[in-house]
Order: sequence, then C-alpha cells, then structure tokens
Amino acid sequence: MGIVNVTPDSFSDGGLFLDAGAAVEQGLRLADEGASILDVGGESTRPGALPVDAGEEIGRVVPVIERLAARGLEVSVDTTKLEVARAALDAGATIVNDVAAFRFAPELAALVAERGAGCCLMHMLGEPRTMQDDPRYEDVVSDVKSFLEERLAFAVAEGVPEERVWLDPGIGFGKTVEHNLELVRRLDEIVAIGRPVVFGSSRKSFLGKLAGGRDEGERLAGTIATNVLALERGAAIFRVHDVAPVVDALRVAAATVAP
Ligand code: HH2
Repeated sequence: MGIVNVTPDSFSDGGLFLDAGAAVEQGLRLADEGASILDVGGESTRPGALPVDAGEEIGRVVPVIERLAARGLEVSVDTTKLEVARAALDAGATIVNDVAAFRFAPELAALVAERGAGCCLMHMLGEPRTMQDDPRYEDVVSDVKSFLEERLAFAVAEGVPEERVWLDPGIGFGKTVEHNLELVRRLDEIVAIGRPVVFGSSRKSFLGKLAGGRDEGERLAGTIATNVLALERGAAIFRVHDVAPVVDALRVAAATVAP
C-alpha cells in the first residue's frame, strides 16, 4: 500500500503533493514501483494535527482518486469522515481506511456495507490532537487486540462481511516507543484474530529515536527493518511511503518465510 498524502501538513511529506497533478504523479510512480493499493489521504493524523473540514478534505482527495481509479488502480481513502468516504467511493475508491475504526463516524460501517467496499480498522488511543499525551495501557498488545475484536464485531453487526475487513494495530497512534516495539514483537497475537493485518511503521518517529535521532527522510532503514519483521510475524499489507525499496526487501524476506 503506497501512501499519497494530499495535505499541507503530513509529518513526512506535507505540502509535497497538495497539488492534484503532483499527487496523481506520485500515485502512478508508487504503482509503478509495485504498490497494489494507493492510500489517498487529505487530512494529516500526525500527533497534534488539527481536524480538516469535510468539504476541504473532499476537494483534496476526490480529483486524485478519480484520476488514479480511471487508470484501473485500486485506491483506498484514508479518512474518518462519512461525507469524505462517500465522495471517495463515488470517485472510484474501493476501500475505506479509517484510523478511528468507525468510532468518529459509526455510520461509515453501513456505508461500507451498502457499497460492498472493503475497510481497514485501525487502533488509535483517543484522537490525534491528544493521543501522545502520556499514553497508558494495561498490556498494549492485549488492549489493542480487544479493541480490534470489538471494532470487527461492530462492523460485522452493521452488515460488513468479515472477509472485507482488515485490521491495523496503529503503530505510533497513542503509543510510546516501548508500546510500538511490543506491538512489533507480538504482532502474531494481532494476526491471530484471523483477519489480514495492515502494518504502518513507515518513517514514524520511534524509528528515528531508536536509530539515534534520524529525521523523517532518514528512516528508510528502520522502516525496512520493521516491515520485514512484520512480514515474518504474519502481516499482510504494508503501508509505506518508499515503495520500491520496501517491495525489494519484502520479496527477499518473503522468500525465506516458510509457506
Ligand atoms: N498511519 C498514518 C496515516 N494513516 N492508516 C493506517 N491504516 N495505518 C497507519 O499506520 C497509518 C494510517 C500516518 O502516516 P502518514 O499518512 O504518512 O502521515 P499523516 O497522518 O501526517 O498524513
């Protein structure tokens, strides 16, 4: 899954692809590099990010989704809002990637069900504005697992077939460095829920901290290391900014994982 952020303020590439033409070019480049899904987002969820109005978000993502979908590419929309998801599905997206797992807009579940779309339900502690203020868990992996099981049950109760749901532990969303490490170490426990697991560590701050203080653009090695470990522990979808090198690494790693 290649990341296309049509935002002025995303943590690692904010402002680079705010123009629809530049975002479409980036999406085509990532598809060419081996991404099988393009995840188009119009609102940053970095710690402290302020929410964007639905109309503004639609104006950012819809022209990009239309053009990528018209090329026959599979597109997911990274949103927590009902109106944005609806407009994105109308424009040709087929997956709703909701970092709030239908908590902010419960009606999203019925929309996904009605449209026969897929969805990714991610764990986040609270909301982006405050999620990094002293996050605490009883046991991070068990807590995230229970949350995802509950959200999966909610989606299914709202009519989304289980086969259309992916789950994501939400690396960096209300987590300390140690919480992120524990989730990577014990990712198999999340995989054991039985749905495909999406893993999103790309360029995140814990990788910079662990490598002795690396900026966003210098976290590719950490991104590769964690994605390879996630693959070995059963993750199925890898959400990244740098598709070409990660695809290479995952191909090599996959060849060594017992079938
Ligand atoms: N991470 C981000 C955004 N959306 N979706 C899923 N399913 N999993 C993730 O880990 C995830 C996500 C944050 O990364 P990015 O899109 O690069 O940054 P920003 O939110 O600042 O646009």
